[in-house]
Order: sequence, then C-alpha cells, then structure tokens
Amino acid sequence: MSEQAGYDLIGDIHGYADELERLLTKLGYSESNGVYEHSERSVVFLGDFIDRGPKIPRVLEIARGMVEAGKAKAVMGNHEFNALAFHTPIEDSEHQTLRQRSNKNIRQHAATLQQLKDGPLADSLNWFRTLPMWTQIEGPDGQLCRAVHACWDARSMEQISKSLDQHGGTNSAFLADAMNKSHALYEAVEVVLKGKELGLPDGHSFLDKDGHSHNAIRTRWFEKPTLGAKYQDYVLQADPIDCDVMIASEVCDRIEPYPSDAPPCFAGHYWLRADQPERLSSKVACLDYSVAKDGYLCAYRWDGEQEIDNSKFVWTN
Ligand SMILES: [Mn+2]
Repeated sequence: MSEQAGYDLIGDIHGYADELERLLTKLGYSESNGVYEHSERSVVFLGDFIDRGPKIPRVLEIARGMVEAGKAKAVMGNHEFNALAFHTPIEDSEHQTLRQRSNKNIRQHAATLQQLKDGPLADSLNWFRTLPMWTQIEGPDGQLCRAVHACWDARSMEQISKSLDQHGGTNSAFLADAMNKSHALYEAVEVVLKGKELGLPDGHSFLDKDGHSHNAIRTRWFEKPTLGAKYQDYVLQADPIDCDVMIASEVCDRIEPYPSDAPPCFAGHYWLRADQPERLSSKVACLDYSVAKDGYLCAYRWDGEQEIDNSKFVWTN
C-alpha cells in the first residue's frame, strides 16, 4: 500500500455496530463490496468487539471483513480472551471450562451467548485465536506507533511471546497456562489485556462504588507516581477511589513507567468518561470512552506523529 497515509485507531466497540458504522463514515470510510475501506487510510481495532451491545455479529462482520481484506489490523481484548477461555474445556474434564461458568462470568458474556450460537460462535472464536495481543505499526515515513488493549509492558510481552512459541499459537494449551494463576503467563496476560496493578501495603484495602473490596489499584502505567502521591492519585479509571494511603518512595522507585522515548501507544479498556477525549500523556492515549455505558465510540487519526495530539481524536456524539 504505497498510498497509505495513516491509521485510524478505534477503541472498544462491545457490539455497538451502528456507532461503529457512524464512526467509520465520519472518518471517511465507505462500504464497497461489503467491506469498509478508505482510499488512503486503514484501521487498527483495539479489541473488545463483543459482549454487552445489541449488534455483536454485525460488529464482527465489519471488523473481521476489514482485517481479512487488508483494510484493518486488530488486537485481542480481554473480552475475546475471556470468551476463548469460557468456551475451552479443561483437559480430561467433562463439564468444566478454563473460565468458570459462574453467574458473574455468564452475565458478562450473556449478550454474545444470545447473539452468537453454534457455527457462527465457533467461527468467531477461531478468528479471536488469530488476533495478536499487541501490534506495532509503521507510519507513512517509517515512524512507529503501538496498539494494545490495556497495557504495553515489554516484560509481559516477552513471556507471552515465549508461550506462543512454545504452544504454537493461542490454542487450548496456551489458554490453560494463561488461566493457571501459578504460571508466569497468567500475570503477563493480565497486564497486557487488563492493565497493570499495584498492591496496597499489607492490611490495606478500599471499597469500590459497588461495595467490592480491593487490595490493589489499576495503575496509570504510563507515568511514575509523583513524590508523596497517594494510591488514589495513581489509579486509572473513570470513578475516583477512596484510598489515601501514601505510596512509599521505595515502591515508587521500583515502578518503571512507559518509556518517554518509545513510540506513541494506543489502548482501550479503561471505560473513561469525558465530554471530549484527551491523551493520558504525550505518548499514551486510551480510546475507550464507554460506548456500552452511555458514552461514545472513539478513534484517533494517526499520521506518524510521535507525540499524541489532542486535536486528532474523532468520536460519535
Ligand atoms: Mn472493554
């Protein structure tokens, strides 16, 4: 694609196909022979195509159609990963699956279970298996940018690559290791697909807005906490938390944030809320603005710039 001018990165869609078609249209894509395309640009989907929304099969048809026609790339979200584990039996077990079929897990996957059955479900799971957990893209003049569902972390990615090589892809044996809490792959997949956590000091915990107790926070992995910061200041989510314990300086010292000289990185996952999207740092942006919770679908138009520009977000409201 010599005429390739840039990439449009798109955050979590969660079955909201009408919003996806509106966003693609707004970005200048149009449907030709059933595939959305643009004469000079292509898309990078940041994962979480399924669960929650009303038109999951249509979202998959659009995204997969674009990927298979070479008009888009896509990375896996935690919802696709969870779906794979939910539908993969534990070896030598008749009824159990790698992701337990608890009420909570069934509820989280319910919209997909209602809308995709049998052949189409199996076919979608096969497509999820082909999705990489991250990708690096080359811009018009060789500049790079990165895409991952939740967190770019070199050490975790090394472990995932090693396991993929060992098992030969995202197959049942890979998923079994990834769902085994005592295997190093478990934590690596958690970081890349669900975000990096920081445990609170012993004996501390906080309650979220639903009353669930937590002993770790989901961190702002793209920056180091400022000196004297409290745990509640270093959390990456839309709802504030109440945890005014100070982060000890030796804990701060151990935190390695996303490098300031690395390519820009785009993620989804964090259910952000804002009237207008904005970057998290000059190098990192989250494009998940909660389309499945009365928010909007969000994209970023990347043309090779190495610092994320707040004027280049495009969204559906
Ligand atoms: Mn999501």
